Amino acid sequence: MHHIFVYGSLKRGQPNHPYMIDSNNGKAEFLCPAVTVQKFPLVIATKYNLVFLLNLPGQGKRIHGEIYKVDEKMLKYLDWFEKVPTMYQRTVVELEVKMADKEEKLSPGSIMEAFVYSTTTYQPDWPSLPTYDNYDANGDHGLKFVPREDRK
Ligand code: PCA
Repeated sequence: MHHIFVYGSLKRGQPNHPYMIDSNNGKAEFLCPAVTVQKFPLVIATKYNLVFLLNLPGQGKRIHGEIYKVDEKMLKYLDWFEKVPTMYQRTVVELEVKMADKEEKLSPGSIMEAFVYSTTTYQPDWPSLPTYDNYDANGDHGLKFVPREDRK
C-alpha cells in the first residue's frame, strides 16, 4: 500500500473525487486530513482552471488536503489520470496529520510522508498567481474548473 496526499480536484466534494472511489480503478481508503509542513504555491491556471502545486517549497502557503491509502492499481491509475510525467510528477511531501486515525496509529500533529502530484513544468507567470491554502472548485475565486470531458 502507498500513501497519497491529494490537495485539488481529487479531494472529497471536488470534481474528480468519483474517480478515486471507483473500485474499477483500484482501492483508495481515506486516512485523515493533513497539511503540508512546508509552504508551497497552490495556483489555479490554464484555460481550464486546473489546480497545481508548484514544487517551490517555502513560497505560498501550507496546503490543506487529504491522505489516502491506495493500492498499486489505484496508484498506477492516478499516475495515468494525472498524466505523469508530462503534466504532473509524483513527488514526496512531508505532512502534518490533522486528525487522529486509530487503525493507522496516527495522532494529530504527527508528521508523515506521502506522494503528491506536483507540477512538472509551468509557465513563468504561475509563481506570481494568487495562492490558496485549501482548494475548492467552487471557492470565492470564481475560477470554474472545466471537467476533463468538456476540455477541447
Ligand atoms: N488533482 C490532484 C492534483 C491536482 C488535481 O486537481 C489532487 O487533487 O491532488
